Amino acid sequence: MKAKDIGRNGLFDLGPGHERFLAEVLDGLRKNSKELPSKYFYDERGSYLFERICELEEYYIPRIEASIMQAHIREMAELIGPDALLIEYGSGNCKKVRFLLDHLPDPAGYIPIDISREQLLQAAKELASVYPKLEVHPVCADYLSSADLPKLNRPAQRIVVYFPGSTIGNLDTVSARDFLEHVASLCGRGGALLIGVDLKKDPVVLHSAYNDKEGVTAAFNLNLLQRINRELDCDFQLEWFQHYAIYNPQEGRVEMHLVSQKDQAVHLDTETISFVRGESVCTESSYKYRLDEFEQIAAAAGFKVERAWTDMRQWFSVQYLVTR
Ligand code: AVJ
Repeated sequence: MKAKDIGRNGLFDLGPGHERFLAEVLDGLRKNSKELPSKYFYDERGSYLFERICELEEYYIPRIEASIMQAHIREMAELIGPDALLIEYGSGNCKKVRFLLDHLPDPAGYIPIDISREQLLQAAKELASVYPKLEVHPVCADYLSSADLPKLNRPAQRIVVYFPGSTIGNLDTVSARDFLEHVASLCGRGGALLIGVDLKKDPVVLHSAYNDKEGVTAAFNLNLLQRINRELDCDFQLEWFQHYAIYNPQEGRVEMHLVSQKDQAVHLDTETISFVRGESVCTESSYKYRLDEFEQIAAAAGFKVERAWTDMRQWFSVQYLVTR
């Protein structure tokens, strides 16, 4: 981290710029099986649509996760202990962490990390005003970037990474292990990870969670094309792409696609990219785990599962992992 990365508002800005965005989109669309990186869903409208997804009856994740947090918050706070530095990946609107902060004994500081620059700044500012005694240092970055993090003025007893919402599901098994390894080295000896992990369940439940009746998830998916049109000067015709989401039981993941409804082409940078009718662009994978599967990945990354809380149906889990 160099000083020039620290802008106004104290933001550590290592987030992808226009160049990176273009390169990654081109890269994905040149592939035989076309794909787009899901991390780019969250522009202003995308973040708004995701918040609406989180209020849907069908999208069980936020509700169940919150109920698990409520049921076990005392135990969680005890495990985390006083003077902890809390680092959150994918902090979004910074709403979830409040429940945790409210129950922690005198946390040393909070570092929200998110790829959405504007939302991050806004959310961090709001949070700092609600918790005036808490050091808040926002970092705009991609998850896997192994950037140094800002140093606190106050020493921390322990570094605890908070990664709720099953965002880990966006990573394939290998990337998930790499990410966890990175987190393990970041929080060091005595450090911990409090993570939300979505579990394998009836495919019918998964299907409706990603194919809601109101079509909010479809709008969220299509918004990625609109963002590419606007920010990269591309010409996707949204009405000729259809949201398609399906659970793949072999791979243990929900896949979101945008399927071309006709033979067509788009223009991006100096390239023309063609789509045949029925061709799909994969926009997101959302992996679901069994408890023992996740335990194995965690172990391979140097983490021991200290606690795994679930709801009664075992649809979702919140887990406290400690470095070994
Ligand atoms: C934020 C990655 C956890 O995969 O469930 C919700 C995103 N995509 N509906 C998920 C999402 C479609 C969500 N994560």
